[in-house]
Amino acid sequence: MCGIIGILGSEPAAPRLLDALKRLEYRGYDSAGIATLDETGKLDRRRAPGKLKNLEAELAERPLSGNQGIGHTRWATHGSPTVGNAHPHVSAGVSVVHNGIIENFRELREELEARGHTFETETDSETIAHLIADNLKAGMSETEAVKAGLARLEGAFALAFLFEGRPDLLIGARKGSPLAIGVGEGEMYLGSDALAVAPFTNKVVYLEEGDWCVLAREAYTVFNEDGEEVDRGVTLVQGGGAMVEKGNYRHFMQKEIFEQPDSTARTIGAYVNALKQTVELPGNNGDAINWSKITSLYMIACGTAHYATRVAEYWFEQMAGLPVKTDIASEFRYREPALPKEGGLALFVSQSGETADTLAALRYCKEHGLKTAAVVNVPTSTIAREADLVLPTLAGPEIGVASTKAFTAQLSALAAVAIAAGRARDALSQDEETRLAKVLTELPRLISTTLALDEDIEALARDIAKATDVIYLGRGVHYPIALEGALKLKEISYIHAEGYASGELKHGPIALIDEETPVVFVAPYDALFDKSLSNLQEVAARRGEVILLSDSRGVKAAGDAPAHCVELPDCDAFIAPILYSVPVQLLAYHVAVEKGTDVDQPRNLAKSVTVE
Ligand code: HGA
Repeated sequence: MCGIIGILGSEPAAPRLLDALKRLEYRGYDSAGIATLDETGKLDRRRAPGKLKNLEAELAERPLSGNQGIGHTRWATHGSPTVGNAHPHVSAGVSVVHNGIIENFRELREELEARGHTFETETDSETIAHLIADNLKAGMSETEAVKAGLARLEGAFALAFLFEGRPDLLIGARKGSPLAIGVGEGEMYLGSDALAVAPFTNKVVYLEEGDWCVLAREAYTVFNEDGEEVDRGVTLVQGGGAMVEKGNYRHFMQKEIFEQPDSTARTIGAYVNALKQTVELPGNNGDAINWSKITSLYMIACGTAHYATRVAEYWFEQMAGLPVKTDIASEFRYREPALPKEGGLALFVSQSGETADTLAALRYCKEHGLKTAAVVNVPTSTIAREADLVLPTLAGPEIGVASTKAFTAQLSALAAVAIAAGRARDALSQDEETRLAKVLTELPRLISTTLALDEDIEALARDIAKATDVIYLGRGVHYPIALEGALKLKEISYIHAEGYASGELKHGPIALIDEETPVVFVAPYDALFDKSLSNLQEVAARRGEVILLSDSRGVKAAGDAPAHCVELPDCDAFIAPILYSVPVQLLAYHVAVEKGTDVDQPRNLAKSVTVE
């Protein structure tokens, strides 16, 4: 996950920027860079691929002077992690560091190239520097140039800008990726989290969605998306790593839910070449997995990761024409499954990469001669080391025991793998690959929009917290999301919940419907919506309390049958199950908070299940 730091200080900035980047190392990165303004206001930068020690060596050889600067650790999403693609990016005296993805960078790049700008990198981020430089050239001030530039950017971002000749100015912006101001004594800072600025100050101003800010050493101003000046208040951050890392979130789980625009962007960036709009599997050296030769796919996992495979089952069948079997690792390993002699691929999904049952299942498959692949969040884990092909999720460390951002990262990775498999098997055309790759890169922005429903979901949670049983229903690819919603609620609120396929309602669970039992429908307006609507009406007719998670068309079509509706942004059916994971997480989270349970460490549960 990228890290951002900015300093307007009173002592040499480069060593302080480097130290701050070290504090952000835990987020993971693959290159880094720093830009400063020297005593004459001249802009200069140093960048290096790989770990910070490389940047440190570069700075030792070619030091940077000046008391003001910006720094970045980069998790490449657009363009490989080379020195040339590392941030800060520059254009005519404007330098910028960026977290997130600029979705419309191709259009902007073409437009700027046509106006004479020359691009040096493959990144989406460089576009921002040129865009702002173009506005300056047109006669705008730095503040106006950024304001006008932000209005042109689509996607998710946290940004920090430094301008040549302006040693008392830093500008920051946040949309989808976090950014905070650190308020010092005659100094001012920007950081992608409070940890970055922790040694400098404990006074932090957390920017909200769409905010941008203008910093001088003695003052700062925050503006909202409409350009109105706003007061976001100062939070006094307590010392101590864990507290600081939670930022202004109450729980790690909440923080991790809100990190999902970032964590999905990073994961998708590792698979999708946004410039070519193609999917390329990281680490697949061509013969690790030859998808055209695979005749059956086994996907094996536990808990939430199992539900990720249940969603992916639809994708692999529909998009790659591949017969799929999914199984729970603890069942699979003991039931002596009949495995194919040839053409079988076993794919394992585990956040930690240490899940005991999943590891045992992997070893079983290897012994039986199957090719193996693993979707894991910890690349150094045992499962990663033992699988033939590692398919990483770039969710970053997940502290909350109930998985949230790891789940959506697993889904993002599996969605990309299904596209790659579909292409390799000639089940998808190149045009379809292009379309689906584009749709996938829209996901982080849509998650951002969905997170804005937080307060509505919190209000709804107060009602659900009174229930003793909750039913979740979904059809098709949303059936596993109903299962995951029920699991999430059980895990952290201790309310009994069940997930069912909507079509199963009348085969049993309908007997449970009464006024006391909320029924959550996960039902975007897709090809199966009408079927879900019939089920919804069956519940409403029995005075069940219906909660509908849908989009504008779904909410309209349901009329007044639901007691509550949560209206998500419209999205392509392909990414809908990833998007609809977000409200079920928020619902479980707020119900648990309302009930006062230990959200981050629910009773009896462990984060990484390394025992049977
Ligand atoms: N898209 C940018 C930034 C990537 C990022 O935010 N990763 O966490 C790039 O590829 O440089």
